[in-house]
Amino acid sequence: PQTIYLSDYTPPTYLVDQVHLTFRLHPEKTRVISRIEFRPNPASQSREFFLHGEDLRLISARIDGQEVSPDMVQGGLRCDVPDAPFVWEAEVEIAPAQNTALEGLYMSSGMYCTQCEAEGFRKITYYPDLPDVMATFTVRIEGETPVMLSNGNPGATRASFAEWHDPWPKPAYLFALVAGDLVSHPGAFTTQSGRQVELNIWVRPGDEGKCAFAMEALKKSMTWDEQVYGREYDLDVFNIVAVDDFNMGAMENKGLNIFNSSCVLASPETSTDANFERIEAIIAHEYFHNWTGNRITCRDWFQLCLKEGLTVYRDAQFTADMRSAPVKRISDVIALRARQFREDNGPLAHPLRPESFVEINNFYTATVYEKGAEVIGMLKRLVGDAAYAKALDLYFDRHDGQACTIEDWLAVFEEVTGRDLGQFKRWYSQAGTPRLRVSDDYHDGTYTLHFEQDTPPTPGQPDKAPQVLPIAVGLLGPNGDEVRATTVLEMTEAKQSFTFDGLAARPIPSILRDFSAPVILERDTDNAERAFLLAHDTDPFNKWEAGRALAREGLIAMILDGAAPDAAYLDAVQAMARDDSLDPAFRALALGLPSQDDLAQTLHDRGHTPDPQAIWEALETLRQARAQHCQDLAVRLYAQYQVDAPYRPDAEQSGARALANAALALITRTDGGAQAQRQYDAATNMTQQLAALSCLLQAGKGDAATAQFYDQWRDDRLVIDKWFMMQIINADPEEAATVAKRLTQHPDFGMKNPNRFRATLGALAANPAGFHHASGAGYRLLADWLIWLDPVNPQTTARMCSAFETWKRYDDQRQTMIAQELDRILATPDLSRDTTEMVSRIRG
Ligand code: BAL
Ligand code: ZN
Repeated sequence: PQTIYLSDYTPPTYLVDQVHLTFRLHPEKTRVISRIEFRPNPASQSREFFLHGEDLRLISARIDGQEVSPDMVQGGLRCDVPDAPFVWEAEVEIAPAQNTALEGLYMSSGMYCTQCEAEGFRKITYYPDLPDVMATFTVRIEGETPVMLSNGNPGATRASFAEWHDPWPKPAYLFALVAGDLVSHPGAFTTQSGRQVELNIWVRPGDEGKCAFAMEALKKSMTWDEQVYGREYDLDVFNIVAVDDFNMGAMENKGLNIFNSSCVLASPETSTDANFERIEAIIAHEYFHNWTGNRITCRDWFQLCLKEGLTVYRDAQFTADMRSAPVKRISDVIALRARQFREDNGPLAHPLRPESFVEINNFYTATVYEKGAEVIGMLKRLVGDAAYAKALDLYFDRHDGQACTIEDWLAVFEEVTGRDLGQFKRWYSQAGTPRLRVSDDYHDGTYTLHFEQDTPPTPGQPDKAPQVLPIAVGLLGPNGDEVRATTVLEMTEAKQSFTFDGLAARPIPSILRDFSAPVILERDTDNAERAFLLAHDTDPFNKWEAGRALAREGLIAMILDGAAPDAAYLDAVQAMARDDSLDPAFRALALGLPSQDDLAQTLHDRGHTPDPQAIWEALETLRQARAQHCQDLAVRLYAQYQVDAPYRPDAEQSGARALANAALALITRTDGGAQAQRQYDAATNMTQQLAALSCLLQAGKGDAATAQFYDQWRDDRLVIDKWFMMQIINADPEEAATVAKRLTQHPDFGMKNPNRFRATLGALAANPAGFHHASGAGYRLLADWLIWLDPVNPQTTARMCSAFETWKRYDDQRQTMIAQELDRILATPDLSRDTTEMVSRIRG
């Protein structure tokens, strides 16, 4: 497969002013008739005319009305064209019903839908399918289906056709079409300048009752973007459609967002509090793309983090404003470490702006999204809130309607602040998670923090230069009072020291408050200091972090030295959980333990070979010890945090439920599951029902509830995804691969639906001790299914290969078994470009 390089970027040879598309819908033989107005691009030296096209049957092509016979070449066609504006017309035939890859125009549960980002439009018609070719689109859809939607504002509509016009120039990746038997949950919004916007959430009949929450989230997002970023919606209609078969979470097509149904449909009975929060965030994310992504898009796909990092940052701000900012920050850092640090520390590490790719779909990664957002957070911290707001205003003013680069983005900050962001830009070019080592000394009232930064080698990048690190620090006195409020130290050198004068006693430092930079902090400290910070730190993130570090160090000692559960941790966590002045959601998070994967990475970083079984056993032992230590408290918390009021998925109620369910997990370890069974039987919402099921499965008492759950929810595909996942994720390591294999034989398992595939095989990978079981059964099962899925859906297959990305951490036997599976996948005839690239990178 061909590698594409950032350094090879050239401007498009021809630009497009207007596109007219007519679709004659048919499952096997859809006709797409295009009329495209091209003109030579003055910024391009070349006059070569190439249109992308894949899996298309060309029926006819004309230039300025004259029939032409283009050269059909790999990936598209070439044609001689005038060195002046001209009109291209083509008719092609495609087969949506055969499109299982879910890219381009495909069918899902009888409806037509599209996914064009990144390069799906070329499966719809011949076109310069590049993000910096922006044009206005007029679309006519001819078909029998009751609802036919495309981007922009509606035009003429009859029973047999619908017309749409999108006045905003856009790249083809934002094109969308949906047609099917759909019903709408309607809404309305008036923008700050008085534009009346019709809102719709379109779903399959029967799902209308699950749209109200997403609709409210949409309205809140529209208001928030006006209030916080001054960004107003710009069309008369905003449509969202729920689709069952979808490779990603959702897609920000202009005026016609398409959502994985799991990311939009919600009801208290079928969705957990976490589902509700995620839906709110994704609705916001896709809506915010209207400005950060659609009005201002990317020049090329290497700039993907320009829109994704910024939009993730914006949706995180939104969630922090709607709910609890500290809880959102802690949850985001847990996810960042679990997904992005893992990626950054393995063979798939890549810079925020990659320099090459084979298949761009493989770069919709935690690095581009989550690290991309962290980098924006650092920039804001460095320049301050006021300068950030000014820079964003300038960015929107200057670049509206353009396809931009990271340089354009940084330039507005340089202009507004007068700063040179040359060194900061390394965050975009250097892969890997910096290690930040810190030591300190104290003499005569002066306290000094000494920092050293160093980023380990990553593929293709053996040496790293120092990066700009905003390090937020506060100091506490020995009595727990804060003696220095948070200040941001700006580290730019490989080694740098910062002094604080006038201190009456040696302070206790709280470093990297609010997780001010995405680094791994290394500090030789002791449990007494960690317990002190857990008790006294005024920064909620570092308070949580102290508890997390206490747990982690205790677990490492248990794994490596066979130590008993750490009494300091048990006492400190009990004191924290008992403190009713703390937010219940915070306490629930602080009762969480480091994940198996976190511990494996920590052990690996410290020069040990992680044993997945030993990690799992240590966690089990600690959970058991903690349950006994906190027995009375757990009963008290469980009773105290029951919610009697009617269900609301807001921060307050979901925080209470989270703490009650954390208490239930403790209780289950001492009562054998009796309370969990009572909760399961009496549950009135999915948050309670699923938490109880999880407890019962972990206690080995889940058989009856599992059977009952299936009978209750067999007709609800999203709930049945949970049913598949819960059984595998909670399986004993000895059983996990067997349970997963059995479930792949269940009549409701189907690999063509990405949600179901992820709920089953993704759940196996999310049970590390089971997946990495010494038998290798987990590796074999996953590889078998990836090989079967690849010809059906390369994108989902390739993404799931990342289950193997940590393989170099493990012992020789496991490495040998994984290498065999990776080689087996690579040896599969006609393996997709997507999977070939991923497995080759992982294999190294
Ligand atoms: N642009 C792909 C889906 C998303 O990030 O919103
Ligand atoms: Zn996005």
